Amino acid sequence: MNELVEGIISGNTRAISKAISLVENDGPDKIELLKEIHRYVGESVIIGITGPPGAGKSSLINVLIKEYRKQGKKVGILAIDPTSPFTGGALLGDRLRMQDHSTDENVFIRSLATRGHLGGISLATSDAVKILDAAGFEIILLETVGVGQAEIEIVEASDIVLLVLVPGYGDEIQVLKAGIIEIGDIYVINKADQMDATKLKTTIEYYLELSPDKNANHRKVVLTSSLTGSGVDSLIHEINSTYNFFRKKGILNERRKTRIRKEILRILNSRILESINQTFNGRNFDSSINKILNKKIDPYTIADSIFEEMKKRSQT
Ligand SMILES: Nc1nc2c(ncn2[C@@H]2O[C@H](COP(=O)(O)OP(=O)(O)O)[C@@H](O)[C@H]2O)c(=O)[nH]1
Ligand SMILES: [Mg+2]
Repeated sequence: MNELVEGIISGNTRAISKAISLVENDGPDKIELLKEIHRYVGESVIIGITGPPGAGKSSLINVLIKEYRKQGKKVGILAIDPTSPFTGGALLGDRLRMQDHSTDENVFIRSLATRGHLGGISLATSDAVKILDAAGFEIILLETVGVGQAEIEIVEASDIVLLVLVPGYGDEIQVLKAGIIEIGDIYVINKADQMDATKLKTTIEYYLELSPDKNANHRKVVLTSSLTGSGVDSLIHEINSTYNFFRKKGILNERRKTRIRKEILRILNSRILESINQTFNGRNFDSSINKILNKKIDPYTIADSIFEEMKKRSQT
Protein backbone atom coordinates (compact mmCIF):
# COMPACT_ATOMS: atom_id res chain seq x y z
CA MET A 1 0.00 0.00 0.00
CA ASN A 2 2.76 2.46 0.94
CA GLU A 3 4.45 1.69 -2.33
CA LEU A 4 1.25 2.44 -4.24
CA VAL A 5 0.74 5.72 -2.38
CA GLU A 6 4.35 6.73 -2.99
CA GLY A 7 3.97 5.84 -6.65
CA ILE A 8 0.90 8.05 -6.94
CA ILE A 9 2.50 10.99 -5.15
CA SER A 10 5.55 10.79 -7.39
CA GLY A 11 3.28 10.75 -10.44
CA ASN A 12 4.16 7.26 -11.59
CA THR A 13 1.81 6.33 -14.45
CA ARG A 14 1.62 2.64 -13.57
CA ALA A 15 0.79 3.37 -9.94
CA ILE A 16 -1.91 5.85 -10.99
CA SER A 17 -3.43 3.30 -13.39
CA LYS A 18 -3.40 0.62 -10.75
CA ALA A 19 -5.03 2.89 -8.18
CA ILE A 20 -7.76 3.95 -10.59
CA SER A 21 -8.52 0.30 -11.37
CA LEU A 22 -8.77 -0.28 -7.64
CA VAL A 23 -11.44 2.41 -7.16
CA GLU A 24 -13.18 1.45 -10.38
CA ASN A 25 -13.53 -2.16 -9.26
CA ASP A 26 -14.26 -1.18 -5.69
CA GLY A 27 -11.33 -3.33 -4.56
CA PRO A 28 -10.65 -4.24 -0.93
CA ASP A 29 -7.78 -1.77 -0.41
CA LYS A 30 -9.71 1.14 -1.86
CA ILE A 31 -10.71 2.82 1.38
CA GLU A 32 -7.25 2.58 2.91
CA LEU A 33 -5.75 4.11 -0.23
CA LEU A 34 -8.23 7.00 -0.28
CA LYS A 35 -7.58 7.70 3.38
CA GLU A 36 -3.84 7.75 2.76
CA ILE A 37 -3.95 10.15 -0.16
CA HIS A 38 -6.49 12.58 1.28
CA ARG A 39 -3.87 14.96 2.63
CA TYR A 40 -2.37 15.34 -0.85
CA VAL A 41 -5.58 16.38 -2.60
CA GLY A 42 -7.18 19.76 -3.23
CA GLU A 43 -4.66 21.42 -5.53
CA SER A 44 -6.10 20.58 -8.95
CA VAL A 45 -8.48 22.60 -11.07
CA ILE A 46 -11.26 20.23 -12.06
CA ILE A 47 -12.94 21.09 -15.34
CA GLY A 48 -16.07 19.21 -16.44
CA ILE A 49 -16.73 19.11 -20.16
CA THR A 50 -20.17 18.14 -21.31
CA GLY A 51 -22.49 18.57 -24.27
CA PRO A 52 -24.16 16.50 -26.98
CA PRO A 53 -22.27 13.64 -28.67
CA GLY A 54 -20.32 14.83 -31.69
CA ALA A 55 -20.02 18.42 -30.46
CA GLY A 56 -16.26 18.02 -30.43
CA LYS A 57 -15.56 17.57 -26.71
CA SER A 58 -12.73 15.06 -27.22
CA SER A 59 -11.21 17.09 -30.05
CA LEU A 60 -11.35 20.19 -27.92
CA ILE A 61 -9.72 18.37 -25.03
CA ASN A 62 -6.92 17.38 -27.39
CA VAL A 63 -6.14 21.04 -28.13
CA LEU A 64 -6.61 22.07 -24.50
CA ILE A 65 -4.03 19.46 -23.50
CA LYS A 66 -1.62 20.99 -26.00
CA GLU A 67 -2.11 24.49 -24.61
CA TYR A 68 -1.78 23.42 -21.00
CA ARG A 69 1.34 21.42 -21.81
CA LYS A 70 2.86 24.54 -23.39
CA GLN A 71 2.32 26.20 -20.02
CA GLY A 72 4.13 23.29 -18.38
CA LYS A 73 1.03 21.98 -16.62
CA LYS A 74 0.32 18.32 -16.02
CA VAL A 75 -3.08 17.32 -17.40
CA GLY A 76 -5.25 14.37 -16.42
CA ILE A 77 -8.27 13.35 -18.46
CA LEU A 78 -11.09 11.08 -17.35
CA ALA A 79 -13.73 10.10 -19.90
CA ILE A 80 -16.79 8.92 -18.09
CA ASP A 81 -18.90 6.29 -19.74
CA PRO A 82 -21.96 5.32 -17.77
CA THR A 83 -23.74 3.78 -20.72
CA SER A 84 -23.72 0.49 -22.53
CA PRO A 85 -20.79 -1.66 -23.64
CA PHE A 86 -21.62 -0.59 -27.18
CA THR A 87 -20.08 2.85 -26.72
CA GLY A 88 -16.67 1.20 -26.60
CA GLY A 89 -16.22 2.44 -30.15
CA ALA A 90 -16.84 6.04 -29.15
CA LEU A 91 -14.23 5.81 -26.43
CA LEU A 92 -11.78 4.30 -28.84
CA GLY A 93 -12.42 7.29 -31.10
CA ASP A 94 -11.80 9.61 -28.15
CA ARG A 95 -8.50 7.90 -27.52
CA LEU A 96 -7.53 8.35 -31.13
CA ARG A 97 -8.35 12.04 -31.00
CA MET A 98 -6.20 12.46 -27.93
CA GLN A 99 -3.36 10.18 -28.95
CA ASP A 100 -1.05 13.07 -29.84
CA HIS A 101 -0.24 12.98 -26.16
CA SER A 102 0.03 9.26 -25.57
CA THR A 103 3.78 9.30 -25.02
CA ASP A 104 3.81 12.31 -22.70
CA GLU A 105 4.08 11.17 -19.08
CA ASN A 106 2.62 14.48 -17.92
CA VAL A 107 -0.64 13.62 -19.65
CA PHE A 108 -2.78 10.85 -18.23
CA ILE A 109 -5.85 9.69 -20.16
CA ARG A 110 -8.28 7.12 -18.86
CA SER A 111 -11.86 6.14 -19.52
CA LEU A 112 -13.94 5.00 -16.59
CA ALA A 113 -16.47 2.28 -17.21
CA THR A 114 -18.42 1.99 -14.03
CA ARG A 115 -21.51 0.00 -14.90
CA GLY A 116 -23.19 -1.72 -12.03
CA HIS A 117 -20.91 -0.07 -9.54
CA LEU A 118 -22.36 0.33 -6.08
CA GLY A 119 -22.74 4.07 -5.63
CA GLY A 120 -22.90 4.70 -9.35
CA ILE A 121 -20.47 6.53 -11.53
CA SER A 122 -20.05 9.42 -9.17
CA LEU A 123 -18.19 7.62 -6.42
CA ALA A 124 -15.63 6.05 -8.76
CA THR A 125 -15.27 9.35 -10.63
CA SER A 126 -14.59 11.43 -7.56
CA ASP A 127 -12.16 8.79 -6.30
CA ALA A 128 -10.30 8.76 -9.61
CA VAL A 129 -10.16 12.57 -9.56
CA LYS A 130 -8.57 12.42 -6.12
CA ILE A 131 -5.90 10.04 -7.35
CA LEU A 132 -4.98 12.39 -10.23
CA ASP A 133 -5.10 15.33 -7.84
CA ALA A 134 -2.72 13.62 -5.41
CA ALA A 135 -0.47 12.70 -8.34
CA GLY A 136 0.05 16.40 -9.05
CA PHE A 137 -2.08 16.94 -12.13
CA GLU A 138 -2.77 20.67 -12.03
CA ILE A 139 -5.58 20.36 -14.54
CA ILE A 140 -8.12 17.55 -14.54
CA LEU A 141 -10.55 17.35 -17.44
CA LEU A 142 -13.69 15.24 -17.07
CA GLU A 143 -15.53 14.34 -20.25
CA THR A 144 -18.97 12.76 -20.25
CA VAL A 145 -20.06 10.65 -23.15
CA GLY A 146 -23.66 10.39 -22.16
CA VAL A 147 -26.34 12.86 -21.31
CA GLY A 148 -28.77 13.04 -18.42
CA GLN A 149 -27.67 11.73 -15.06
CA ALA A 150 -24.00 11.69 -16.08
CA GLU A 151 -24.19 15.40 -16.80
CA ILE A 152 -25.57 16.20 -13.39
CA GLU A 153 -22.87 14.11 -11.78
CA ILE A 154 -20.08 15.76 -13.77
CA VAL A 155 -21.30 19.13 -12.55
CA GLU A 156 -21.09 17.94 -8.97
CA ALA A 157 -17.58 16.62 -9.47
CA SER A 158 -16.18 19.78 -11.13
CA ASP A 159 -14.97 23.24 -10.14
CA ILE A 160 -15.96 24.65 -13.52
CA VAL A 161 -18.23 23.24 -16.22
CA LEU A 162 -17.81 23.82 -19.95
CA LEU A 163 -20.91 23.17 -22.00
CA VAL A 164 -19.85 22.43 -25.58
CA LEU A 165 -22.40 23.15 -28.27
CA VAL A 166 -22.41 23.26 -32.03
CA PRO A 167 -24.68 25.40 -34.16
CA GLY A 168 -27.02 24.02 -36.75
CA TYR A 169 -28.52 21.00 -35.03
CA GLY A 170 -31.29 22.78 -33.23
CA ASP A 171 -29.20 22.42 -30.09
CA GLU A 172 -30.16 25.88 -29.02
CA ILE A 173 -33.76 24.85 -28.66
CA GLN A 174 -32.96 21.49 -27.11
CA VAL A 175 -30.64 23.05 -24.61
CA LEU A 176 -33.01 25.83 -23.64
CA LYS A 177 -35.89 23.39 -23.31
CA ALA A 178 -34.10 20.81 -21.27
CA GLY A 179 -32.68 23.36 -18.86
CA ILE A 180 -29.26 21.94 -19.64
CA ILE A 181 -28.00 25.46 -20.22
CA GLU A 182 -28.06 26.05 -16.48
CA ILE A 183 -25.23 23.59 -15.91
CA GLY A 184 -22.62 25.52 -17.91
CA ASP A 185 -20.25 28.07 -16.40
CA ILE A 186 -18.68 28.70 -19.80
CA TYR A 187 -20.44 28.03 -23.10
CA VAL A 188 -18.15 26.79 -25.80
CA ILE A 189 -19.50 27.02 -29.30
CA ASN A 190 -17.26 24.65 -31.17
CA LYS A 191 -16.86 24.06 -34.92
CA ALA A 192 -16.83 27.83 -35.34
CA ASP A 193 -14.79 27.20 -38.51
CA GLN A 194 -17.70 25.48 -40.14
CA MET A 195 -21.07 27.02 -39.60
CA ASP A 196 -22.85 30.12 -38.51
CA ALA A 197 -21.66 30.01 -34.92
CA THR A 198 -22.11 33.67 -34.06
CA LYS A 199 -25.88 33.32 -34.30
CA LEU A 200 -25.88 30.67 -31.57
CA LYS A 201 -23.54 32.86 -29.53
CA THR A 202 -26.01 35.75 -29.74
CA THR A 203 -28.93 33.46 -28.81
CA ILE A 204 -27.15 32.18 -25.71
CA GLU A 205 -25.96 35.63 -24.65
CA TYR A 206 -29.50 36.90 -25.01
CA TYR A 207 -30.77 34.01 -22.94
CA LEU A 208 -28.18 34.69 -20.23
CA GLU A 209 -29.17 38.34 -20.06
CA LEU A 210 -32.78 37.37 -19.47
CA SER A 211 -31.94 34.68 -16.93
CA PRO A 212 -33.17 35.32 -13.39
CA ASP A 213 -30.05 33.55 -12.10
CA LYS A 214 -27.78 36.37 -10.91
CA ASN A 215 -24.63 34.42 -11.70
CA ALA A 216 -25.72 34.09 -15.33
CA ASN A 217 -24.26 37.52 -16.10
CA HIS A 218 -20.80 36.23 -15.39
CA ARG A 219 -21.10 33.34 -17.77
CA LYS A 220 -19.11 33.66 -20.94
CA VAL A 221 -19.71 32.37 -24.45
CA VAL A 222 -16.58 31.45 -26.39
CA LEU A 223 -16.25 30.45 -30.04
CA THR A 224 -13.69 27.73 -30.74
CA SER A 225 -12.53 25.43 -33.45
CA SER A 226 -10.70 22.35 -32.31
CA LEU A 227 -9.79 21.80 -35.95
CA THR A 228 -7.89 25.06 -36.45
CA GLY A 229 -7.25 25.78 -32.78
CA SER A 230 -8.84 29.21 -33.04
CA GLY A 231 -10.43 30.54 -29.88
CA VAL A 232 -8.69 28.03 -27.63
CA ASP A 233 -6.46 30.69 -26.07
CA SER A 234 -9.52 32.80 -25.23
CA LEU A 235 -11.19 29.71 -23.81
CA ILE A 236 -8.24 29.14 -21.48
CA HIS A 237 -8.33 32.80 -20.56
CA GLU A 238 -12.03 32.52 -19.66
CA ILE A 239 -11.42 29.35 -17.67
CA ASN A 240 -8.77 31.17 -15.63
CA SER A 241 -10.83 34.28 -15.03
CA THR A 242 -13.95 32.29 -14.12
CA TYR A 243 -11.90 30.17 -11.73
CA ASN A 244 -10.45 33.27 -10.08
CA PHE A 245 -13.88 34.85 -9.88
CA PHE A 246 -15.26 31.68 -8.24
CA ARG A 247 -12.40 31.68 -5.78
CA LYS A 248 -12.81 35.33 -4.82
CA LYS A 249 -16.57 35.08 -4.41
CA GLY A 250 -16.36 31.90 -2.34
CA ILE A 251 -18.22 29.97 -5.02
CA LEU A 252 -15.34 27.53 -5.39
CA ASN A 253 -15.34 26.75 -1.71
CA GLU A 254 -19.11 26.36 -1.69
CA ARG A 255 -18.88 23.87 -4.55
CA ARG A 256 -16.13 21.93 -2.81
CA LYS A 257 -18.09 21.83 0.42
CA THR A 258 -21.19 20.60 -1.40
CA ARG A 259 -19.02 17.94 -2.97
CA ILE A 260 -17.77 16.79 0.41
CA ARG A 261 -21.29 16.68 1.85
CA LYS A 262 -22.48 14.60 -1.09
CA GLU A 263 -19.48 12.35 -0.83
CA ILE A 264 -20.20 11.58 2.82
CA LEU A 265 -23.80 10.91 1.90
CA ARG A 266 -22.76 8.57 -0.91
CA ILE A 267 -20.35 6.71 1.33
CA LEU A 268 -23.08 6.27 3.95
CA ASN A 269 -25.60 5.23 1.31
CA SER A 270 -23.33 2.55 -0.01
CA ARG A 271 -22.53 1.33 3.52
CA ILE A 272 -26.19 1.07 4.40
CA LEU A 273 -26.99 -0.66 1.15
CA GLU A 274 -24.19 -3.11 1.80
CA SER A 275 -25.48 -3.82 5.27
CA ILE A 276 -29.00 -4.37 3.96
CA ASN A 277 -27.69 -6.73 1.32
CA GLN A 278 -25.75 -8.67 3.92
CA THR A 279 -28.79 -9.02 6.16
CA PHE A 280 -30.97 -9.94 3.26
CA ASN A 281 -28.69 -12.32 1.40
CA GLY A 282 -27.38 -14.04 4.50
CA ARG A 283 -30.81 -15.18 5.54
CA ASN A 284 -33.55 -17.41 4.40
CA PHE A 285 -36.73 -15.43 4.03
CA ASP A 286 -38.72 -18.31 2.63
CA SER A 287 -41.31 -18.43 5.37
CA SER A 288 -41.87 -14.66 5.28
CA ILE A 289 -42.06 -14.71 1.51
CA ASN A 290 -44.58 -17.54 1.62
CA LYS A 291 -46.66 -15.55 4.09
CA ILE A 292 -46.62 -12.56 1.75
CA LEU A 293 -47.52 -14.80 -1.15
CA ASN A 294 -50.45 -16.21 0.81
CA LYS A 295 -51.57 -12.74 1.91
CA LYS A 296 -50.96 -13.52 5.59
CA ILE A 297 -48.71 -10.50 5.82
CA ASP A 298 -47.64 -7.62 3.57
CA PRO A 299 -44.09 -6.80 2.36
CA TYR A 300 -43.98 -3.47 4.26
CA THR A 301 -44.47 -5.16 7.60
CA ILE A 302 -41.66 -7.62 6.86
CA ALA A 303 -39.36 -4.82 5.67
CA ASP A 304 -40.18 -2.83 8.84
CA SER A 305 -39.23 -5.70 11.11
CA ILE A 306 -35.95 -6.31 9.22
CA PHE A 307 -35.17 -2.59 9.43
CA GLU A 308 -35.84 -2.51 13.18
CA GLU A 309 -33.60 -5.51 13.63
CA MET A 310 -30.81 -3.78 11.68
CA LYS A 311 -31.12 -0.63 13.76
CA LYS A 312 -30.93 -2.65 16.99
CA ARG A 313 -27.91 -4.52 15.73
CA SER A 314 -26.10 -1.29 14.83
CA GLN A 315 -26.67 0.04 18.34
CA THR A 316 -24.94 -2.89 19.99
N1 LIG B 1 -15.08 21.22 -38.60
C1 LIG B 1 -14.85 20.89 -37.35
N2 LIG B 1 -14.99 19.62 -36.96
C2 LIG B 1 -14.75 19.29 -35.68
C3 LIG B 1 -14.37 20.27 -34.73
N3 LIG B 1 -14.22 19.66 -33.53
C4 LIG B 1 -14.50 18.36 -33.72
N4 LIG B 1 -14.83 18.12 -35.00
C5 LIG B 1 -15.21 16.82 -35.59
O1 LIG B 1 -16.45 16.43 -35.02
C6 LIG B 1 -16.50 15.02 -34.84
C7 LIG B 1 -16.83 14.68 -33.38
O2 LIG B 1 -15.78 15.09 -32.55
P1 LIG B 1 -15.53 14.50 -31.11
O3 LIG B 1 -14.40 15.26 -30.54
O4 LIG B 1 -15.42 13.03 -31.13
O5 LIG B 1 -16.90 14.90 -30.39
P2 LIG B 1 -17.45 14.42 -28.94
O6 LIG B 1 -18.42 13.31 -29.18
O7 LIG B 1 -18.16 15.64 -28.40
O8 LIG B 1 -16.28 14.02 -28.11
C8 LIG B 1 -15.15 14.49 -35.28
O9 LIG B 1 -15.27 14.00 -36.59
C9 LIG B 1 -14.24 15.71 -35.24
O10 LIG B 1 -13.19 15.64 -36.16
C10 LIG B 1 -14.22 21.62 -35.16
O11 LIG B 1 -13.90 22.55 -34.41
N5 LIG B 1 -14.47 21.87 -36.48
MG1 LIG C 1 -15.92 12.33 -26.99
